[in-house]
Amino acid sequence: MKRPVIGLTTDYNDEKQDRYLSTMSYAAAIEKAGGLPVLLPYAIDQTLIPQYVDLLDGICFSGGDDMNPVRYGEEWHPKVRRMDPRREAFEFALIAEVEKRRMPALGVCFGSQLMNVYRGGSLTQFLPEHARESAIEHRRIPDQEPTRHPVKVDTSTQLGKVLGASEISVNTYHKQGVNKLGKGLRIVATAPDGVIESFEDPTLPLFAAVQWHPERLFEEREHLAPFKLLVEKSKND
Ligand SMILES: [Mn+2]
Repeated sequence: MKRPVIGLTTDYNDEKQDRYLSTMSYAAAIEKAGGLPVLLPYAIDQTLIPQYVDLLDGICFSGGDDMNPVRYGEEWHPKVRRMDPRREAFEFALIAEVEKRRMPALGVCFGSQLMNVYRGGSLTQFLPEHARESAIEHRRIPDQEPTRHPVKVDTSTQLGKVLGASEISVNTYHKQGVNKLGKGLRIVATAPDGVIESFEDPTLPLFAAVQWHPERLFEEREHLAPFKLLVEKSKND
């Protein structure tokens, strides 16, 4: 049987700005989950997007730097890392086409922020300055082992069900997170300090997002699970 074709958005290389970049673990996770990963270059004419989407059965919106907060009515926080505006514009145009077609979609890190803001939500731009009870560190601290923290999972949700437990351990590499949740989205998982780490739109075949990086942990069953769900939903009957 032919594998579902899963589009994967690409990032850019900070040092060599004429090159695309894609962390290999995304493609590896999609392959292990039973999909056929295909990288999507972003510096293209947006009128070509429908033709790209024609090629795909599902899509993974990958991680990256920070979007322009003007999209949710704020000015740049000094600690942000600005995303290449061409990538940002491409991803917003792409998600509109994907959603219109009800194509299965999984957002990872920046991809989750994209999904939330696309739906009219907003972001906390710099969590370390965001007052909240029992705040924990969500960033990767240089020269330390990658941080992990638990999340509470709502196992009655579509994604929560495949994550398979009411609490799982996730990695954490983010300084931004959901502030206001976008329209039609339902919380799937929350960190101990209340930061929303995962959500979905229950009315679409799959429109789900995680703030952590499951692709870097896909040898662990619960972290391969989001990719398996994406591939499963992308199978055309
Ligand atoms: Mn986190």
